[in-house]
Amino acid sequence: MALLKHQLCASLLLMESVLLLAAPESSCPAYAGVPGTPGHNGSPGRDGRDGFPGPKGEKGDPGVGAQGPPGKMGPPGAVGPKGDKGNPGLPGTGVQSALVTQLQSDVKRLTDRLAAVEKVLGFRMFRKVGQKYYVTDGLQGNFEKAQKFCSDAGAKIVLPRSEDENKVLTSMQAALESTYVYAGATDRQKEGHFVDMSGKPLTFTKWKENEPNDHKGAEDCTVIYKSGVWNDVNCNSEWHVVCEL
Ligand SMILES: [Ca+2]
Ligand SMILES: [Ca+2]
Repeated sequence: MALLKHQLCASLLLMESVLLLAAPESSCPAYAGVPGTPGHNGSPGRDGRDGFPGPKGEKGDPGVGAQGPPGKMGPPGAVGPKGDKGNPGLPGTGVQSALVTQLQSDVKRLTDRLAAVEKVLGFRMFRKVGQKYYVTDGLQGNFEKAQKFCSDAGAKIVLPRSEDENKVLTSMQAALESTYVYAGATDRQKEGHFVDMSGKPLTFTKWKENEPNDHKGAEDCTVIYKSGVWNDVNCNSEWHVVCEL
């Protein structure tokens, strides 16, 4: 069909050429001709404009940064109101109570001891005998005077309770150049029954042979001879006075 149309147009072109020779004008339509080969691709065009901003993205995850240094201390706050009174404390433990009791006892013992030592230092002569002190100022007198002197000093008339104590007393007698020293023992309450100044029986004695003899029925006081032996004598006789603290 196309070939037929092509041939027809070719014939018409031939006729047109004839007619053109006969008449300057013709009514036959012009033929488009055969299509040419496609041209080469052109050079790239210029860059286009920036597009519009896209939609807002989703919120990201929290970042993980290192902790910064601590800030400066803030100013002091105002003083708050006074708090309520607290509950009573618990009673001390048995150990604490025992410790306090022990300390109180120790303090009293030391205080008494110090007072005794200060008193001892006030005498002309003294000897330490165990926990006691024998003291004297070299005074001589009868038994009543001896008793008052020792009592005024807060002491008692000396009374050895052992051989050791008896020896200490005789050493003092030697220093005093004393023949006899009064001892705190009498049989005034009951003849022949010697007791100490508290009325208690003697726990140590060192009677000279044949003593106490209550010579002439008038010997109710006790003295200690410089050799250490004891004798009962008249309470009005005057001998050295030694006290014990
Ligand atoms: Ca007697
Ligand atoms: Ca006698």
